[in-house]
Amino acid sequence: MRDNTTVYTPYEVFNVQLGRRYRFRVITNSLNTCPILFSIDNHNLTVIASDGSPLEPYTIDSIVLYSGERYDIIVHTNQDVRSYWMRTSGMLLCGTLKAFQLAVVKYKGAPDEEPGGNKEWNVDTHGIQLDPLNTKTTEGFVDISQLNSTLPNDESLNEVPDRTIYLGYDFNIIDNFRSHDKELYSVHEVDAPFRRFTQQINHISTVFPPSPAQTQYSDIPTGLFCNEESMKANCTREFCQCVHVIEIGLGEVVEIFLVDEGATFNTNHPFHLHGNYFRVIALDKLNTSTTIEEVKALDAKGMIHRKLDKAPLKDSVMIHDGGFTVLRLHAKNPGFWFFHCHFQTHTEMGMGLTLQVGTPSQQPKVPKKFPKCGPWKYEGYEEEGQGSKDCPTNKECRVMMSYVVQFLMFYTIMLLY
Ligand SMILES: [Cu+2]
Repeated sequence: MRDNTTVYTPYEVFNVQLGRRYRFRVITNSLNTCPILFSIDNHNLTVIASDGSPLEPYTIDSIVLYSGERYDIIVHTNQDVRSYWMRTSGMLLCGTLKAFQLAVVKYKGAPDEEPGGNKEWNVDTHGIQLDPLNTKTTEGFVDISQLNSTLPNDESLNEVPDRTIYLGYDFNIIDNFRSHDKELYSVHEVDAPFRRFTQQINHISTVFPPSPAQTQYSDIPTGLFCNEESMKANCTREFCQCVHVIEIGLGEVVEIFLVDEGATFNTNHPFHLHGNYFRVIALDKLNTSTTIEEVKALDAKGMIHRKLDKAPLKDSVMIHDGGFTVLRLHAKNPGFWFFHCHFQTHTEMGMGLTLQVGTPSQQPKVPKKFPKCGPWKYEGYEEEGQGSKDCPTNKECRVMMSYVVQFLMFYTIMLLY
């Protein structure tokens, strides 16, 4: 409503012809906590790629897209000649708001009228759903680790990785000085509506360094970096933050367990890695909450099946709340790569870390005169009339220029005479 007038925005219309196959490239940035259920009435969807990496075709009826993910989907237009709703319905926060959007898939020759069926937020689906939200993969559901990559197997799918990294993350109930003072209004003492939880990985909130590590590594005080091993404090009891960095040797094959502890409340965090692809070799939902210890115990009993043949290659992946996802990374791209929950507010509050692949000497060289940035601190104003060292405001420069002009004039006059 605007000025007591209802504004109707026209639906996006995808014009199609009977008997063809159309490739839809679906992407969600969804910076907030909003997985999106995507479907097209009366049509199934054949997934052929994700995050730009090819997959063996797999036909489903609907898909839940998580922040940062991209899917390539083939739609076979083999239904009656009319129009159909393309539906997106938000989940989690957007489910609370019952947020949804519709578009129209219109067959050539169809009457110029709206598709039939409801025009509402709706997350009830039929048939096979890919990557259901926080739901154990059972009949009717399939998760991304069950799809096959068409790319050849590589070193990331070696039977035994060079090392394993466990990353447990959650909204932690801890006195983070940004929102709580443990002496005056501790998070443990205020009423629930006033509690601000702290997003952390391995009980550390990451902060951004004052300069980019990739191009100005030596400008960053080494004391700002930390990880679980180097942290001296007991981070389960006191708030810990730093530039959270985990070093990986160039060429190593690393297995990464992402464990969504899910103790505080029921949500979901999709993770995105910059500069690399990883294989998704396992994922599961265990309970309403879990721990790294529980996941390790399951693994020790041989109850985590690793898909080491044709595992899909991605850069963004979902993890069930109270569950885990296992990735394999062949670290062959040197650099400082941010690995983070793709929900913007969670990242800003610390749910991320940097994977440092290779030593500083193994990093790509920095181009000459590459722009630099760093911290700035207010120290008063420049003196009047000396705001810039460029001419004509700088006094020394103006004097020098006047000498040059006088010399040129004198030399020109001498030549003329
Ligand atoms: Cu998150």
